[in-house]
Amino acid sequence: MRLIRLTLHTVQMPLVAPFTTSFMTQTYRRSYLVEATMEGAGGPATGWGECVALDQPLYSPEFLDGCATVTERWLAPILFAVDDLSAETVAHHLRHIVGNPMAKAAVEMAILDAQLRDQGRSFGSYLGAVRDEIPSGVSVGIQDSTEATVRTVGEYLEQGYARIKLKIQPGADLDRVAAVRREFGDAMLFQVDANAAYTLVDAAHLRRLDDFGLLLIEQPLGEADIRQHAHLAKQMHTPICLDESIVSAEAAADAITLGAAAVINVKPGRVGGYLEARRIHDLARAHGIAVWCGGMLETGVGRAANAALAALPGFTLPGDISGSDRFYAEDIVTEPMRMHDGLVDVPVGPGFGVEVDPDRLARFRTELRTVTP
Ligand code: SMG
Ligand code: MG
Repeated sequence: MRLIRLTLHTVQMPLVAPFTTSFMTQTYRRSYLVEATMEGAGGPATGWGECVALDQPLYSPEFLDGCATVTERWLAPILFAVDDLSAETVAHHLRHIVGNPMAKAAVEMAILDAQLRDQGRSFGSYLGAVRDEIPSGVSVGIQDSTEATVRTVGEYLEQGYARIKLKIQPGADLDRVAAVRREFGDAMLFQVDANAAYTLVDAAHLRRLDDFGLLLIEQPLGEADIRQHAHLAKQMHTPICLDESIVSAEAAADAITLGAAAVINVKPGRVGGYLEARRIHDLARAHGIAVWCGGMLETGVGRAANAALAALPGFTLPGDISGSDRFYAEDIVTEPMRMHDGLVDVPVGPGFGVEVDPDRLARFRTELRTVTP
C-alpha cells in the first residue's frame, strides 16, 4: 500500500477528576489522533492511531507538539516515499530517525489499523490474542490525604475494578499503602507506582513496602537507572516492575539480564509501537517475566488497541485498561471502553474495532494538520 495523507487531529479532553502523579497533576488530556489515508490495490483505506505523549516532557523526553512536528517534518516524508508500505516495515523505514518512539508509534498504529481494515481483520486476531476479555485494573492518583486515598480506592473497588494501582511519592507512601491494605484486606490485588520518585538512598525505606503483600512496585528509580534497579531488587522482596526504563526490546533484554525487572509494564507508545510491544511480550515470556499493559490516559482508540495486546498469553497481570469513564465523561469513539465485572472486552471488529465519532472529534478538536507529499 501507499501512504497518501496523514491528518493529525489534536484534541483536548477534560478529565472527570484531577490525576496526580509524582511529577504532575493533570486536569485535562491533550493528545492527537493520526488519521492515515492509504491507497491499496482494492482502493483507499483509512486507519486511526493515537499519540500518547503528554503535553510536557515530564514522563519521558517527548511532548505532544514535538511529536506532531517530528511527524510532519521527518516521519511523513520518509513514509510517503515508500511504494510498498506495510505496518511491519514502518519501523525499518524510520530507523535513521533517532528516538521519538511515541511519534513513531502513533503513525505505525494508524497504518496498521488501515491495513487491517483493508483486510477485514481484527487487531486481536492479527496479534494472536488468546482471550476475548481481560481483567481491568485502575490507576489511582496521589490524593490529598490518607482518608481520601482509602475513600477513592473504595469507590473503584465498589465499581468492580480487578486490581488497584496506587501512585506514590516520598511523603505519600507507607502510611497510605498500609491504610488501604488494612481497610480492604489481603485478597485485593494491589500495586504501587512511584514514577521514578526515589533514589537508591531510599532502599531501606522502600523495603518497608514488603510488609503489605504488593504485587509489585513500578519504576521506583530513574529512567536511566536500570543497574540501580537491579541493586534495589536485591534489597527488597516486592517484585520490581519497570515502566519508564523500558524504551525498547533491547532495554527490556538488558533489564531482564541484569535482574532489574521481575515484571515489565508494556506501553506500546513508550517502545515505538505495538509490534515492538509484542516483541517485548515474546522476550519476557521466553524468560518467565510477567508483563502487563500500561496506560497513558488513552481515548477509546488506544484503549481498544491496548485491550487486544493485553489478550496475548504472556499478559498474566491485570493492566491499566480501565473503562473510558475512569478519565472521560465522553469519549471520541462511538463505543467507549466499558468495564463490567472487573473485565473489559477485546474488540472484534476490523482493525482496532472502534469507530471515531466525527461530531465528537470535531467538538474536542483544537487543531488540525494535514500532511501530504
Ligand atoms: O491510562 O489508566 C491510565 C493511566 C495509567 O498511571 C498510569 N499511567 O506511569 O503508568 C504510569 C502512568 C503514566 C501516565 S501519568 C500522566
Ligand atoms: Mg508507570
